[in-house]
Amino acid sequence: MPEAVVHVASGKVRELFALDDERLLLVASDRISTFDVVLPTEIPDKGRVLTGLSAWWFARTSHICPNHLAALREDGRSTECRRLEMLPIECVVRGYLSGSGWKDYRATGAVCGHQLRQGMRESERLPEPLFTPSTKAITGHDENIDRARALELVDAGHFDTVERYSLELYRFASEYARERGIVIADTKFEFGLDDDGNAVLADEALTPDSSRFWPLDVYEPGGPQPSFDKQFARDYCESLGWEKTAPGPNLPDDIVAGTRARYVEAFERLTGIPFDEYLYRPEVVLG
Ligand code: PZK
Repeated sequence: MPEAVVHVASGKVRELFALDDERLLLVASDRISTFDVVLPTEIPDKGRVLTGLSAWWFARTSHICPNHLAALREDGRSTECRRLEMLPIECVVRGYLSGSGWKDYRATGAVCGHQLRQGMRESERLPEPLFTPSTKAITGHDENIDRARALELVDAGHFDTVERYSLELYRFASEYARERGIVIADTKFEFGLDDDGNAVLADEALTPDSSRFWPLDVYEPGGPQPSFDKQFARDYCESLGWEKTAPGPNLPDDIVAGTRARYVEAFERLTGIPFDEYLYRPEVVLG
């Protein structure tokens, strides 16, 4: 008899279960968050889009670093993964000046200690991608940390390895995506250690929930960029004059349909695989 599946953790839009001592099950729901609040309305198949996309990137980046993916389940939203000892840092890579990086730059002329030239505009491409690690602060919001602080949390050898992996993954993925009309402005990776002490890419990777995806066709530095996936939902929420505190508003059918279509479009543009094919046979993303 198989053992009972034990719930381990809940993220805002995902759940984590233990299958056994070596394996976890990562399940992506169809929940969506905007302005850091989970909305009461779900986006059908969003969890499948993110799961499929992440698995597809894992398969296509295994020449850069090992990853935790062990199997993709038939439901298309669940990933069986190797259980790791997670490192307590978030490996953020920024290719463009946005979000907290832009705020940092305007205040100090630098982004997480990386000095930049004067006169850069919001959303401008950086001369080279920056590794800007952070930790989960007690407040729930991430706190940027420098190398010295990171080395209090992670062994130097592992730190150098995940920095190298992160920058290489970002370079590979952002070049690939740009050719398909999607700017990956920045992204967050999480790594863990296997039994042999090797750093392994975990969590979900290079999805619109772990990254900023911008549509290339309207990309124009000098201000904030629309989100490839969430812009309809954000615009709708803002049009209501919502205070951006829980509970968020319900989304009407046309906003749900438009948002779903953008997630599916991101999947199809990047993978080149019709999303219907993924629904029919999720393993198609594994190549
Ligand atoms: C792990 N999280 C974050 C993700 C949640 C929480 N391969 C792994 N081995 C051990 N631990 C984790 C992973 C992965 N991935 C990831 N917490 C632990 C997280 C999704 C939902 F509730």
